[in-house]
Amino acid sequence: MDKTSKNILIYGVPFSQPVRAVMWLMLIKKFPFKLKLTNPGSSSEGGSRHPDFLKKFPTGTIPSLEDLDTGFAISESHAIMCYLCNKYNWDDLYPVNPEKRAKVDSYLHLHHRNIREASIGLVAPKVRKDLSFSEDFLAASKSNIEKAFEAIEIGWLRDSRFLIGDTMTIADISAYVEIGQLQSMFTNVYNFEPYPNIRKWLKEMQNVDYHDDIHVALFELGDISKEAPPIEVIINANKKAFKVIEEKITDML
Ligand SMILES: N[C@@H](CCC(=O)N[C@@H](CS)C(=O)NCC(=O)O)C(=O)O
Repeated sequence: MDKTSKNILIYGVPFSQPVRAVMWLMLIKKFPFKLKLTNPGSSSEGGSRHPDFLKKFPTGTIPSLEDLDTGFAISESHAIMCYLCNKYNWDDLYPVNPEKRAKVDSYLHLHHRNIREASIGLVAPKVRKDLSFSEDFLAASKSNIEKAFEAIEIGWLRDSRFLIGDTMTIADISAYVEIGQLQSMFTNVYNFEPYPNIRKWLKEMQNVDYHDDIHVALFELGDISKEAPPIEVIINANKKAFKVIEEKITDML
């Protein structure tokens, strides 16, 4: 472990999918970090739209990373994951072979207006009662999700255990925090029956180190397919997950 790793601060909440992706990568690599609970979209103190946060991170989103030694600051989960892999030579999860790396990058670019729609179209309408989504928006979002799942089923996962070959990469981590959250063990808002390759891959990903720890917020939230959870349940889910992640980091030190 690199000594500087103790001074990497991640801003976010465990309920956020892209925040989970970054933290999962760091736990898998046994890379201690500090975590500052930051409410997405809030302009109050401790929120991602507070002027102090925006000064460092102009897009106002979580996850964001700050290196407390150098002041280096960056937002966007994929940029953060690639940066960490580059800086600490985590080549197993972000292969140096140009073709393999290009495939990982290809998934990471695809993700944003496709797989990421899983959160926007299927989960956010249940858990973000402060936001309103039109029927047209939700229909377009669901159609994007179906197309993306189809591509994963018959393309990316047709002949391999993971998205890019037979070993896991950061593409799988990023994809799983979105797709995995929909499973019946978590929010239960999607039926994966038509997608046998995706189901096989979901099982593989459930066996990855720290899977259960990084998903505590979702275990706490439970099935939301019938009813939207009250806000207190979400707040408590984040708090409990935060505690578990802090414990895991302490165990590493
Ligand atoms: N493309 C970004 C998406 C980040 C994102 O959507 N974060 C949400 C929380 S899950 C957020 O910060 N929303 C607050 C806002 O946009 O005001 C990434 O991968 O980091």
